Amino acid sequence: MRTTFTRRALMALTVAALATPVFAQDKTTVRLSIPASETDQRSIALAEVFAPAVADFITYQPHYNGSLIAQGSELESIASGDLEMSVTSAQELAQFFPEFSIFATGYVHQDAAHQVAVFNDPLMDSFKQTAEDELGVKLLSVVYLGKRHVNLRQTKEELTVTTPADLAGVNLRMPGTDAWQFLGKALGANPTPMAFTEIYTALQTGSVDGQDNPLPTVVDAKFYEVTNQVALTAHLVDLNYIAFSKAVWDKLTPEQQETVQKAADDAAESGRQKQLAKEEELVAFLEGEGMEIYEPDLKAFREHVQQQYVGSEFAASWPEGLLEQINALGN
Ligand code: KDO
Repeated sequence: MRTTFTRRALMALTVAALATPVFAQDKTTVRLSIPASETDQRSIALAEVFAPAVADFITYQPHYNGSLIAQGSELESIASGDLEMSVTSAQELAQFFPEFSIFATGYVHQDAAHQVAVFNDPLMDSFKQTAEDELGVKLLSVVYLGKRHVNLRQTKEELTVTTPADLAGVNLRMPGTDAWQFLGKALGANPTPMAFTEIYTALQTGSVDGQDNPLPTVVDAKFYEVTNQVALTAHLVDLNYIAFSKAVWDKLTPEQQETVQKAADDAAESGRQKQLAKEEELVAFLEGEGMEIYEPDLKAFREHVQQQYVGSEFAASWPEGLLEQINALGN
């Protein structure tokens, strides 16, 4: 599973990034690359909360829709010094460090508050340290993306999703890493890897039957224009981590580091509250757009998904007792 980059190659990239000089009197340029649009709540929170709070010493340059760095390559880009900031997923981190897959597993995180409790718990310390030491990436804060649901082109009359068996043969676009694809299979579907920016056209042309994302993303990316239903599977309480270059961090003064940390936490909190509010209000909006939104048999989905992880190569990489610790931080 540790695919393209070995730990040694990453160290070399990180050392190269550290060698770039920055003059103390200059403002540091921090380029953000994000696959999401400018109107996504994460983009808004970073632009409106993070950027102004650090403006005295950081020139913030956001790049949206994966226009600077393609989705999935952001971590390598930070490691090599070609990028200073991004949002990343546990699934992407699991490509380098398989143990991160525990945070990418269906039905593990219970809600937004549970994500925060887990991220701030000492159990995360070794994960954060590994990303810092071996990738040169500081994970500053956890951002709430929302509950991911199954969003299909078929009408409910054509296909009603009650249990995972109903997704058999359904071509479901999932992001392109092993952990994401595994989750798609665990849902009972036929997962198809594809970049986020290609989903709309794929749904429009029918090259996939559906995709999974939280409701605010379904609206922001206008997937509702090219799909007919959402089965509220809530299979992943999805998160992103705010990823920041350790090389840049190390050049900041302790006061500046504190300001960056607080700005990231404040942006994450602001984005989280807005995303939670949107999740509530968007069901009505989507129904108004003619979408059918309904809850499948959640017990059947939860049990099926959890069973797929038992004995899997992912579960084998999880530190002993960690799942129990994570569960204990929830309700
Ligand atoms: C997606 O590709 O479906 C996903 O939602 C995965 C997330 O981890 C995140 O990368 C997100 O896309 C992008 O930021 C676009 O919203």
